Amino acid sequence: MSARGNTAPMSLTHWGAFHADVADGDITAVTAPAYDTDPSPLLDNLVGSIRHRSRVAAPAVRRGWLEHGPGPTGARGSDEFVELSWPELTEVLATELRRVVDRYGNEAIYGGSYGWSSAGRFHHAQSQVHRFLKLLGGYTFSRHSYSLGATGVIMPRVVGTHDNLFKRSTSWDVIAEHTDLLVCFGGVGLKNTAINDGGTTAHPAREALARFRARGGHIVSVSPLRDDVVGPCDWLAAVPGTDVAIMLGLAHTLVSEGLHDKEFLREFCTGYDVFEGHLLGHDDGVPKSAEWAAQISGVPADTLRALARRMAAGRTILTVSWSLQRTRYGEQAPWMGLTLAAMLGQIGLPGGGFGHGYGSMNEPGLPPVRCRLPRLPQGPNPVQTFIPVAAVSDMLLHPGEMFEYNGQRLRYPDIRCVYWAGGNPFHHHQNIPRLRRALSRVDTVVVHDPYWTAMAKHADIVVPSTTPYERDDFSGSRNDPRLVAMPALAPPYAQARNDHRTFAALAHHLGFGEAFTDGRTEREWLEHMYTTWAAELDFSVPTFDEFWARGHLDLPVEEGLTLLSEFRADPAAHRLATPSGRIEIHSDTIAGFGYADCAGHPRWYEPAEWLGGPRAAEFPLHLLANQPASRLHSQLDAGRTSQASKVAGREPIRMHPEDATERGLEPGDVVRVFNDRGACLAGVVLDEGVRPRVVQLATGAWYDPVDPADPDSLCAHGNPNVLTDDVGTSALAHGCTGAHVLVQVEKYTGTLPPVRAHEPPRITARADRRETAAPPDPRTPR
Ligand SMILES: Nc1nc2c(c(=O)[nH]1)N[C@H]1C(S)=C(S)[C@@H](COP(=O)(O)OP(=O)(O)OC[C@H]3O[C@@H](n4cnc5c(=O)[nH]c(N)nc54)[C@H](O)[C@@H]3O)O[C@H]1N2
Ligand SMILES: Nc1nc2c(c(=O)[nH]1)N[C@H]1C(S)=C(S)[C@@H](COP(=O)(O)OP(=O)(O)OC[C@H]3O[C@@H](n4cnc5c(=O)[nH]c(N)nc54)[C@H](O)[C@@H]3O)O[C@H]1N2
Ligand SMILES: [Mo]
Repeated sequence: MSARGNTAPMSLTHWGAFHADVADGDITAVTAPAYDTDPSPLLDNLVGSIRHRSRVAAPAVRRGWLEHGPGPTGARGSDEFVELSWPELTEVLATELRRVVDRYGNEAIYGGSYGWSSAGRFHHAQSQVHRFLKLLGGYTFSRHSYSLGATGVIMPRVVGTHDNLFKRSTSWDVIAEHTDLLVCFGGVGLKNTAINDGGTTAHPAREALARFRARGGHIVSVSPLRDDVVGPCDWLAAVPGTDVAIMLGLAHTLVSEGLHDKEFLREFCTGYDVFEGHLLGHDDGVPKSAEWAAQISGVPADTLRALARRMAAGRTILTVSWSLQRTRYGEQAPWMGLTLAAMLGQIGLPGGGFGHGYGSMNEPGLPPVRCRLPRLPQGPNPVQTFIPVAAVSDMLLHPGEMFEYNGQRLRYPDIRCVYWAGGNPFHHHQNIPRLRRALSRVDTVVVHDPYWTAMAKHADIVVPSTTPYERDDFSGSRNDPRLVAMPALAPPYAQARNDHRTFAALAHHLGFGEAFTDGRTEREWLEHMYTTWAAELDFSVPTFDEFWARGHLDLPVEEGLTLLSEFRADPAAHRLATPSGRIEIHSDTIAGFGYADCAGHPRWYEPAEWLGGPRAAEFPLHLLANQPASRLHSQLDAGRTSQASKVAGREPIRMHPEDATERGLEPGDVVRVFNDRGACLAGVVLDEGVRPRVVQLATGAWYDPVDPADPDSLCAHGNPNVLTDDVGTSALAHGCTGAHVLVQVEKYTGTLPPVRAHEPPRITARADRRETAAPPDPRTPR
């Protein structure tokens, strides 16, 4: 990123605001605004991104689909594409949607369309696609996120909310001023604080931690990676996936030494007695002592005992990173973290208590804005059918089957059309070979994306979207003080169109155009969203034109928050939204579900993918598939910062030198990372700061099958989701478990396959093809 002047036009990403130099329709340089004191290196990924060769230039349809009509097929991902004109695309897509709705009903459209798309309130792809599909008569939707699948279900049941744990978290300022000890399960990584959903304009975490340390604050980091904390800390390099055992060991020490706060547990919690019985081994004969925890986690018992005493001796925040719940039994870590914090009795006191996600995202620790944000109205979904978001392959592979979710018995619908705008399942979903087989069962896959992602290459109908830098929009993020105007920086690339325009044309063709657009142009929508929002505020803001001319608007925020302070001050007036109105250390409701993988109180379950289990005999390395430091997920993987991180063109895999020596590996070697689900190549980086027998391969390298026709193909580029297990956290939440997987690593000795991930597929341009009308009648349904 350059540090030059800042008179250039401005826009915003999820990872920061920027001024752009633009030439020949593309971004040539980016500069962070002065008010962002710790700008993200991810901004550099924007350079050259508008006209990159991986852009989708025109509407495209898979040749096999065009020639044979919709239907299940294994050809997705290896077939070539044929370009269509926009009128042809609208006709073809509208006809197919009509066919699916008429023949199978709206439930047969899966429109969950999970993904981060881009910052900007109006052109937010999910809002657009959901508004469109609702007006079409509805669609099967998804609940919760890959980010917080387990938390989103367990925490409302035991503390009455999950959202407010982040939105109204104890602020960085309060931590800097009051906290003595931050005990961070999963670290408090600065790399992840680059990001906030909806855009972020300031990155205060680094500076807040510096103030906290300057005042005498200390960090204990429980993590397999040293650099999950930048700067000094006590590093406990635990075996991955054993945090709940560690927390139980700490809890056991507190009870044994009478250090737990009995009054807090009595007054503000329910069910502690049942939990304590388990902790002491009254139910199963196993006391969860520091020795017990040491044996599981590899952290010495004396270290754990000393830590428990230290936590009780001063003002302590115990924070659990989001990664811990993106694993099998992921409900347990945040629930147990809350329980341990409750035992310390500091919840609701300044600088003490519980945190969830400091260092997972920019949001925790930042003050919330005091008002709602402008949004695109979406209306109701006439279809009630949903899945937990990470059950997408299960749904496609098991139509009509029943499954358990959060105390309900639900049925998987029979999906015929999968519609995606603003996400990349080939980035986010586990077990890509299985995902490919699941997608092969539907009639039609539709994808809107600016780029030829693997999801686009595996679609039947590919709709070229603009990037946020080719359209006017404005931002809004609940823990960011600044609304930013996002004027277009460049004209749309080739034939790319705003998703809104695509949906408007489709809606007109299908007879509900007026309802979709409300008769407004895109510009009028921006103004309408702003002015209706402004009218509801209890403070005054400039007119839309003034805001647009100025480029930003600062909103009032709530400073100095302490999580759950109102509840602590007056638990009767601020009852939690749980059955008891208190923190539920034992939940009768959850116990009543009778799930084998989520009991009525937090407990340690031994996962399949961990170093202490039998599977490790065959696959002896624990792979952490964490968030990349060099990009947001798969976005702009072809960009500068992301490319600079690659090793021999592959995603870097970090490992301890001992594990490399054992395998005859040198830095820079290309290795095959594999297990019984799949394999990918990666480039070796050695690091003493990685716990032995742990390897780290971030998510986000675009899936790149050496043989695109083979769902089990080696990925040449390093996408860890060819390895991960597609299994939910538990019957309670069915959250994503992609964070952990056991693997083996060996030197790759074959001829190195080229990385083709960012190359477009084979495409027949319009001029070269026979004129094709709408596709022939669909094949016989399965
Ligand atoms: N193994 C493993 N897997 C994981 C995780 C993990 O820790 N381990 N983490 C999970 C988590 S937390 C998450 S949130 C997910 C993220 O998964 P996703 O959110 O699906 O990943 P992104 O790469 O952000 O995908 C966004 C897509 O939207 C496109 N896009 C951007 N702007 C627009 C637009 O205006 N219109 C349209 N139509 N498209 C647009 C981008 O080009 C990109 O392809 O991954 C999950 N997957
Ligand atoms: N740069 C960047 N930042 C991001 C994102 C991105 O793609 N890029 N994605 C954003 C999104 S959508 C989300 S949801 C958040 C996710 O935030 P997180 O889920 O917290 O992020 P991760 O990077 O997956 O994990 C954080 C750290 O947890 C540690 N860890 C993993 N497993 C264990 C374990 O079993 N025990 C312990 N103690 N530690 C463990 C790993 O060392 C890892 O570096 O990140 C956000 N921030
Ligand atoms: Mo996420």
